[in-house]
Amino acid sequence: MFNRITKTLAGAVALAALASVASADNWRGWNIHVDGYPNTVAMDKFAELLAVKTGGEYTLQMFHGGTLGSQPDAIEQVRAGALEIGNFNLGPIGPLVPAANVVSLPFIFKDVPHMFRVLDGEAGKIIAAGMAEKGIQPLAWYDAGARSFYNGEKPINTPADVEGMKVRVMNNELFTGMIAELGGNPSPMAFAEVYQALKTGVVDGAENNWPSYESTGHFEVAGFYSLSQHLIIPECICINIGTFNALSDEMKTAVLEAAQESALYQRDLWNKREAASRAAVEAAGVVVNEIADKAPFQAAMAPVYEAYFEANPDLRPLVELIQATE
Ligand code: GTR
Repeated sequence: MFNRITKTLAGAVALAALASVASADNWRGWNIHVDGYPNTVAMDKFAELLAVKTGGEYTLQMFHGGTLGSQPDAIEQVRAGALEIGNFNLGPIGPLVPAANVVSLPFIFKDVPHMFRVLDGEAGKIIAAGMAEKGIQPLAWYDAGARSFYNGEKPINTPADVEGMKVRVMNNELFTGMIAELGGNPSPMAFAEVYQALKTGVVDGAENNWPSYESTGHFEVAGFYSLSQHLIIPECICINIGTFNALSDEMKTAVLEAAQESALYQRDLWNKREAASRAAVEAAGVVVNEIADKAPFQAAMAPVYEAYFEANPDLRPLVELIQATE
């Protein structure tokens, strides 16, 4: 008797579970960052908002810390629909999407507010359309601050200080070009490998924003941070285009709203974390170097822009549009 009831109950539970799998769409999401990082917290918030705003019809399970692979691999997985969602930096998306690569041109943005004004305008639409064409629909933009150089030996004040230095960059010809034009040796490498590479001297330096410099522990093995601020690259909450296009209009609105709210939350967390990360590494003994004159770094980037125009002659107006945006 007892056995029969247990069996019936177990069957009912299994049926209910099946029904919930069938009625809900359970998405899987990729993020590279550790617990507590602004993007990690804000992606969890996105998952929470998604469930609420879609009335539980869509849910998202986030995989943080890069556990589902490197960023270039995850971008491919979202394109292929093996994953539905990713929090991506546009740097590694650039090689796939020439229009989205404009944001990875060194010194293209004046500052972070300028970057957001550009993304909110016509240029943002062109960039998003280029991404959608390659299978990745951006839903909202996250802040990733400005990236600066760091290394273990000395402060960097002029391009001559980069000469001969092995510098890790993200996978993108614009970044290898950037280091080469400064006289250094570019070394493209996955984010997860950079700590060991710095520690063992495989590279002499790298470049990133304050929160990543701090959260990865790179500051422990590369104690000079020089404020070059050569790259200001946005990040996205991105979705597989097929997944997005299959949504009803009502669900599209709900998903977009959840992403926008998550992005506003992320930007607020970002501002606080930038200050906190800087304070933490300074307290740990990092030498922060203000570069008095950044003009020589900017001037050295002319060939990087030329190579970009040569490969994408049709994208010159997009660059000019960004430069003309107040
Ligand atoms: C971080 C960014 C990551 C990743 C990383 C890197 O600032 O948030 O998505 O691009 O930099 O340097 O690989």
